[in-house]
Amino acid sequence: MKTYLITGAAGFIGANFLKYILKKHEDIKVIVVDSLTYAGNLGTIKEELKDSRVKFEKVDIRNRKEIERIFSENKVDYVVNFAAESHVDRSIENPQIFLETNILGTQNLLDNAKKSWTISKDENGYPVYREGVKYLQVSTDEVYGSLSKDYDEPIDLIIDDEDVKKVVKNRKNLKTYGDKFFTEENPVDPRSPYSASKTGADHIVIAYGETYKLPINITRCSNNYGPYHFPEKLIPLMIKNILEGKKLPVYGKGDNVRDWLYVEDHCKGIDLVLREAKLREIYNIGGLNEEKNINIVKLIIDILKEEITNNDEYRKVLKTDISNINYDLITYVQDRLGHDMRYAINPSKIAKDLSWYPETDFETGIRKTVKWYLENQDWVNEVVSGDYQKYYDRMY
Ligand code: NAD
Ligand code: TDX
Repeated sequence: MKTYLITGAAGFIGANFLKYILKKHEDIKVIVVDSLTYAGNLGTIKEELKDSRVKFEKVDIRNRKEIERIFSENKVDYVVNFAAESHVDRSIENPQIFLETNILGTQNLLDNAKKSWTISKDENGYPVYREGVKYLQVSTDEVYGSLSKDYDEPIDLIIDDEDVKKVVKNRKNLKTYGDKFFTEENPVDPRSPYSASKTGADHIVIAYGETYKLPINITRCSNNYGPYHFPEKLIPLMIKNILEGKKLPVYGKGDNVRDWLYVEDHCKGIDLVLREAKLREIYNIGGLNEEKNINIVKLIIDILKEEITNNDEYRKVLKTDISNINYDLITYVQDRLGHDMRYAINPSKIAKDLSWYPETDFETGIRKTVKWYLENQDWVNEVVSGDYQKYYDRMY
């Protein structure tokens, strides 16, 4: 039996990961550590918290005493650190908390995980890892900086490598806007306070791996989307605003490109890395789904309108007239400061080493996501009931 300690599991990806592993593995125990910031919501994992295999600790990852207590009370096998301040726009407003949570919180977890390790020395006196907690840091493609957009329209993404081709098989709609991709060998080059803090965290994880030979891995993924995504981020914000008949704020010209990864595909990748990857390796996890922001917004308008037209139940959640759902809602607003142009990941390493690929194509994933929001408006109302409205009024 394995015991997972998952931080940040009341947030978007962490909650999806918790749901995924509870279904996937019968014989596990899970300790959820989350301080429940504005982005954390216990309602998201209320069913999972009833599961006798799950224990919840409302604790801040920066709290040295409490994190030490949790490690001493439990025999932890795996730590997966999702807990972070995650929103780029908020990091531009207030960088401090990003450095504190994302860097110092990570170091606190590592320090405590380290205590469980049996470390012996090799013939040269260097430490050799024997057994103890395995640590996985959930990082981001944003640590690599920004790529250029070489095409104005998407072109078909061609995979040359025969081994990767075999893994990716018949995945539909592989799209790209450029010729360059981030690989694990890319130097890091963060541009925003958020990505700088995530890079700092990655460096401290690598440092503990190299210095103390600790069993760590880092995953760097592209933009996730799917159920339970907090409505300050592009996709859920647009869905929410359309349903309320509000303007859709698109930054700059709307031509920045992101690579979109369906959250469940990401969760599968994380669990594989945790259980099967070589220690101290970094893995990029990408969606092979590049798209311009403006096209995402238009696609959401089209899908929402179609779903609502075809389903009377969905129409009940609409707070405006159906004829208002059109492209006139789009409003171009001032660009994000230092707005990275394009992120694109080459996931060949994880495909080759662990036979993972992003199974969900964007058309399928975004339709599932839109329908989930239409069917889960109670969840949306619950998560925006706190400080969300103040933030929204300040931003837009
Ligand atoms: P999120 O903002 O939805 O959730 C973060 C969770 O962490 C919340 O439950 C919050 O309460 C908790 N948390 C924050 N500070 C904490 C602290 N000091 N102590 C304990 N808990 C704390 O974030 P997300 O989108 O689910 O992202 C999860 C991780 O994945 C983050 O590390 C993020 O950097 C990374 N990531 C996210 C994406 C994405 O597209 N969402 C992409 C790449 C990487
Ligand atoms: O209102 C908006 N209008 C808009 O045009 C918002 C909220 C965003 N945007 C643009 C900015 C980005 O180019 O849409 C794109 C996506 O924005 P976000 O959803 O804020 O995501 P991003 O900044 O790309 O970062 C996300 O992916 C990488 C996550 O929030 C990070 O945690 C992750 O590391």
